[in-house]
Amino acid sequence: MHRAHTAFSLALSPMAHKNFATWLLSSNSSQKLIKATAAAAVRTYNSAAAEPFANGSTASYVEEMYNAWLRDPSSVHTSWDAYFRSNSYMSPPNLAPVQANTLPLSAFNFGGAVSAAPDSKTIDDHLAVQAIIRSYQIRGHNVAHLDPLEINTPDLPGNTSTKSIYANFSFGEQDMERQFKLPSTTFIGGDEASLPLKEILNRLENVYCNKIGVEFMFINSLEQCNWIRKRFETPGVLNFTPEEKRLILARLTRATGFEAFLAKKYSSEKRFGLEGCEIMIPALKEIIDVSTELGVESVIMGMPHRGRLNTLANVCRKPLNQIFTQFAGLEAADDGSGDVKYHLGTYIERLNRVTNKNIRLAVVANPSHLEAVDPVVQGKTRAEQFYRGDQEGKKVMSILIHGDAAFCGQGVVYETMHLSDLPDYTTHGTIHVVANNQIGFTTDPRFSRSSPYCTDVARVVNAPIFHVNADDPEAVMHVCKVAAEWRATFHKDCVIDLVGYRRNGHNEIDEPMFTQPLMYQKIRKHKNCLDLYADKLIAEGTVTGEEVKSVAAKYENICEEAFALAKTETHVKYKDWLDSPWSGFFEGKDPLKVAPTGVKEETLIHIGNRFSSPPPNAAEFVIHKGLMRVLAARKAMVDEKLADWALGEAMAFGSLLKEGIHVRLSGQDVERGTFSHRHHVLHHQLVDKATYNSLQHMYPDQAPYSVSNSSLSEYAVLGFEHGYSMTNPNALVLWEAQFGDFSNTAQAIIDQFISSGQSKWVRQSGLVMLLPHGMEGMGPEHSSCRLERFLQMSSDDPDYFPPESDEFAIRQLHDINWIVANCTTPANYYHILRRQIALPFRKPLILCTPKSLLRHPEAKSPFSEMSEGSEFLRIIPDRGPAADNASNVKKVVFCTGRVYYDLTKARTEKQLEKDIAIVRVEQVSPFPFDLVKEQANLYKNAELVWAQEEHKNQGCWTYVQPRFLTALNHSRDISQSDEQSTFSNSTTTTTTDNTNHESDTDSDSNSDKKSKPWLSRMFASDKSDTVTTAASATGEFNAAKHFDLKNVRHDFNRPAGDAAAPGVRKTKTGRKISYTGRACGASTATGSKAQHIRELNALLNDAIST
Ligand SMILES: Cc1ncc(C[n+]2csc(CCOP(=O)(O)OP(=O)(O)O)c2C)c(N)n1
Ligand SMILES: [Mg+2]
Repeated sequence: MHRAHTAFSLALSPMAHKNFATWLLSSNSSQKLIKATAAAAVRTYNSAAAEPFANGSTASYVEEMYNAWLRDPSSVHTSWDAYFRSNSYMSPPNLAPVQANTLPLSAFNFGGAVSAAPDSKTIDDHLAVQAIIRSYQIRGHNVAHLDPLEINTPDLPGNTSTKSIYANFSFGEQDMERQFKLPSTTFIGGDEASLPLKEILNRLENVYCNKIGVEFMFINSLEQCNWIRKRFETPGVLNFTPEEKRLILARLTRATGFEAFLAKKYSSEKRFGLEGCEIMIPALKEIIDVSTELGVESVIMGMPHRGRLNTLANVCRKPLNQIFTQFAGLEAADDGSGDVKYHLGTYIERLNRVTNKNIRLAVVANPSHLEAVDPVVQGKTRAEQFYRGDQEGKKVMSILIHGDAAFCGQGVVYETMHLSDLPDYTTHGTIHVVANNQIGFTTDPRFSRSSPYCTDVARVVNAPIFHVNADDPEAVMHVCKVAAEWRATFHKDCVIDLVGYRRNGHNEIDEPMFTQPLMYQKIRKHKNCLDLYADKLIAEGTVTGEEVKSVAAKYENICEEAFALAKTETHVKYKDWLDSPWSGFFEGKDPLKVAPTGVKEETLIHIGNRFSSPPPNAAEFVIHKGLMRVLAARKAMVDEKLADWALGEAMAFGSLLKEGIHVRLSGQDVERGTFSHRHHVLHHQLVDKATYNSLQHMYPDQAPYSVSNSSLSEYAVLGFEHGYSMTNPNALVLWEAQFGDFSNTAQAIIDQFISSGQSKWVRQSGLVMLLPHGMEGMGPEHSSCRLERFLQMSSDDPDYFPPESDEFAIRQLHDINWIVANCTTPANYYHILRRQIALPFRKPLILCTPKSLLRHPEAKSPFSEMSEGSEFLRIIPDRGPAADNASNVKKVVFCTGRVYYDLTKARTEKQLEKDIAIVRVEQVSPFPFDLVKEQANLYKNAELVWAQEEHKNQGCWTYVQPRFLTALNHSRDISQSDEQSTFSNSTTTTTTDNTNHESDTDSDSNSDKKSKPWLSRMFASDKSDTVTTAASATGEFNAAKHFDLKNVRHDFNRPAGDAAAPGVRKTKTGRKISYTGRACGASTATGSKAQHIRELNALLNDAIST
């Protein structure tokens, strides 16, 4: 809606309801020259103002003229006649066919005068009428009655209400009965080819300036513009049958009744009710009804807090008792930290009673971070379309629901919109519904956006925007029907802007009068939509007052019954709220068994040969000479049974594809690879779009491989791939950052979904994030993926050494929130990718990838490290002279990633191979306590050092240091109290701790103290309490309850129950690890190459010395 951008101009006067007739009488009726452009631009940002000549709207005008001229040259003004005769005009290729009901002007008897050619005034008047029609189509929405509160006067400078539509036209009252031929760009005539001016204006006023405001004339396609015009202008489109009206009323009754019931039963609970925009529920139902009728079988929705519970109850038909149970504050019956009730997702399959067709509905769980779920929903939708072979989006669709403030404020909306038409990211049209309550928390639109509408972002993708007054249910239903048909016809996005209000505060216990006193005075006096609609239907005789009451009472009974049922529940179950169930994936699986990741050597050779070959039987496919050299080098490596990084990756992908695992790699410039090493797509040098992707042609029956250069967005694309990975566990989905540094623009996806999604929503994902990382003198922004941040979010306990056994590694993986690794060899890269699929569960993998190592002569792996019997190495021990003579080794340098190669080089140069061992930690998290201990024990007499190229406050140091100490001592000393790390960065359940912790310093703590929750013990007055450690209780994931882990200790990575760990520890023994590397720093790297080299040399000198 249009709000002034100044604080003092909030207009609360009712919108001026001037219709054309009144305006005309009061305006200057002198005949003016009519301009081709209908009305003055209303705002500089108005599309019409910025319209280039011959865009959708102007072009249609010229085209109209051209049509008329073709039929009868004398029917247009002489200047147009001269223009068209000059052959300068070319009709657009998508020129709409001339309508059957159009006739040449000469067929009309204008003003009673019988003449062969009309006079120029008649022509000009016709042109004026055409211009008026076009003006309504372009600007009608500016003056439509969209705001139920009528507080949003379009305070456009000197240009209010209807004036903006026909400011430059002057017909007198005497012209009102004149008959005008209708152009082909309007459908207001129905079957009539001409209408009196008065009727033309009335119809236009009704279509464009009533309760619906259609914004569409910026769309470049004439076909699409005409399609929309037809849907709104055709007479009678807003006529509803009594049955349809009763259905709307019933749905509105449920939507309203649900909020009222919650308000009654849980008056002090936050629920982010929909009051003021209840029509959203019937609106969603209408979209789904029409879409199912048109073939859609599955709808995936993303939405924020507002009206979410109502949507689950009345759109998805989630059992009401499950929803009510969420209000009861019950303990969870299953594991996970859970989430607040208005964030949880759901998945339901049910019969749509209106269409009598089965439909699947999913609402994707989302975090508080507004709009962050948008790309996730798109990715999930895309994946579902992919697995169903729904290439045009006819069976699966997405609906995104937005708040008005978030829709215009959050950049990810724009980023997501820009995926909408990209070949590898499109979901073939999303219907966006904005629950526009004209406020965001306490901020009104004057202060939250610079655009006239909150929906303007959609214009960038040519999505039509249907603004509609949320107090007019029939107008809303019509708009929804058109939106669903639009999507089914053009498979493009569109937006429904439901303009309502918010009856209460931001949440139900918030006081809105503090900040919006005038608005809320209005709201208090405003009848709700249900009452308004019921009054209307009663008045017109469609229903009786009794019927209205009985529908409401019936629904209240349903709620009461569910309420009683909910009371009998003792626990909430997170699995009831799963949005992406993976049926069959977990069943019958040994949760502690990883399938082998090595493959037959012949498979490696086959993949290698294919990967290093041009297209078979395509001699004419011209490949760039440089790439011929790349392919030849690959072939030579294959012949030597060696793999570099790109080949190792291709081996992983190719072998998974062979096994039927779909692989999808997406990110900026991933097809070639930012560092020009991958080259998965070969481009014919002479033919546009002729490409060859050898990984798609490895085996005849392989799974599909897709590699896609993405839009230049991290937030949306990473979210998209996360959503894609949620859909089916049998796929390897990878997102690569251009450089790891840029991944932080997607931080909300990383924090809110990837690291904590399983814990909050029992949802797993095996997404791989490939993050080029390494200090190579490329300055502060091409160096670090901020490994420390990922590690800081890892949920394994630094002070707890889990019990050693053969299953150590898999148990650790099972219980952690994600895996963080930094591999140094192509073979390990290959194995860790394959392990993602070999695991009997799914975990996100955060993988630092190299830059210079891509071409490093030593960073190559023999096939023997990838073939059968080989596996991923969590740690790569020293394999040189030092290992052979371990007890004499003076120093062990532990490191991770590319710095290993610098360290070994320095060691060779200094001839310290016998004195210094270098051990690579390839899987940093979960921390390989067992193997670190083993290595430390091997070099009994050696000093232990952690060397890293990142600054001391960055990289791995802060993560590995406490874990090294735990590994080295394999026991803990309790020194002081500390809360242990939680499973994720989100805990919402209040936990109690009944653990019995061992404590060196608190040996006399009694069991009573020990059974207190950790918080109360932390802050207890009794001093002895403050040194007792405690574990916040469960918070652990149990494989989404898909398999029974009877013998698996709950959360292997953290102490549980009587094996509780202490907080900060002191080491008992003298063995410790020290740090070598850069000092703490604010930036990730220096911008000076010389300084970089100095720092690196200092690090190497320090690390490689005895
Ligand atoms: C990214 C983000 N920033 C801030 C918030 C805090 N916040 C929660 S609701 C809200 C207002 C949302 O307004 P709107 O989008 O219009 O939705 P409404 O609540 O009015 O339905 C804000 C700022 C948030 N949840 N997410
Ligand atoms: Mg709002």
